[in-house]
Amino acid sequence: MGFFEKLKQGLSKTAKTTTARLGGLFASFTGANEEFYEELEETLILADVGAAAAADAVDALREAARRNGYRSGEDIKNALADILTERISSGEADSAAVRLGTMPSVILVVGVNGVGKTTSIGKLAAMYKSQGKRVLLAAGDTFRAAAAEQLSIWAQRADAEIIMHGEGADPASVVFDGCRAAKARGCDILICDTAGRLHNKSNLMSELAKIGRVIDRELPDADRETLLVLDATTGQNGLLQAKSFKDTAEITGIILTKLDGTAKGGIAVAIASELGVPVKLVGVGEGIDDLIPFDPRTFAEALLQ
Ligand SMILES: Nc1nc2c(ncn2[C@@H]2O[C@H](COP(=O)(O)OP(=O)(O)O)[C@@H](O)[C@H]2O)c(=O)[nH]1
Ligand SMILES: [Mg+2]
Repeated sequence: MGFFEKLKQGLSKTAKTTTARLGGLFASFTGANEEFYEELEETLILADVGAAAAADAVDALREAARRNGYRSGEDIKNALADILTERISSGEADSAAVRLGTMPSVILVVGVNGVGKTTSIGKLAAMYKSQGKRVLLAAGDTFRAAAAEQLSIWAQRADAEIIMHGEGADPASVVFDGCRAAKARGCDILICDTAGRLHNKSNLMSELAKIGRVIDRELPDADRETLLVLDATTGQNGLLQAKSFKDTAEITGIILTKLDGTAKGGIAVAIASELGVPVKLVGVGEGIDDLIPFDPRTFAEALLQ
């Protein structure tokens, strides 16, 4: 299955509500009228696009329609796809790419409990292995006993290597060993798992900062991505989480998981346009192949399919 098909399937819950409603709305379009724009804005908000982003997109659409005199539903749909694509793309070209130019390069995966960090790491490992890369995982979630075990099962599935210490070990020392091993073994990519919860939030943030300093010291020249994992089913709450992580960690991209579990796939638009951090990957299921690179145009088209 191609990425577009997978994404469409992943967005099928969104499609059943939002897209069905949009389809009827576009079909009824015969020319600009205020009622059409109001209903469109409301539908986008229901899909979790976010009030500000929805109002902004509809304003841009109204303006484009005035300029170009759209008469058909197809015209207005294409114009909306263009506008959403632009809103989702956060500025620079190719911003959705995961940058892994050096050997090794590092991906640090952060986010609150249960959002899908460990699962996404397993999927990422499989993706890079299938591209012929040597992948090492560092089990930096030492807070829960089961966490390293879960990661090691994914390592087996993906045929990746893993560094793990015991429960309660210092996460920064796991990452330290990961950095050393990645260099010594000639790995292409080191992917570090982290805990989503410690005894309190400031503990977690200072832990992440400490891990960051270890990587700075051990692999100063390595390309590094710090990917924040957000669960699409938590909607606007995810945006709040993102804001608090952004304050401490230098987040370079978002992995948006569980798009298959929500009718509110529009949250990707809200995240990209409100945070100014690019969505880089999306999770559309629990299987090893259910992580796909994010492409703004494809996403906008799948949302309006
Ligand atoms: N449906 C669905 N479930 C997912 C996705 N990503 C993760 N999950 C599930 O979310 C749950 C928590 O995932 P986990 O990786 O343990 O989260 P962590 O605490 O952030 O490491 C697990 O049951 C995963 O199977 C996704 O894209 N779609
Ligand atoms: Mg985990």
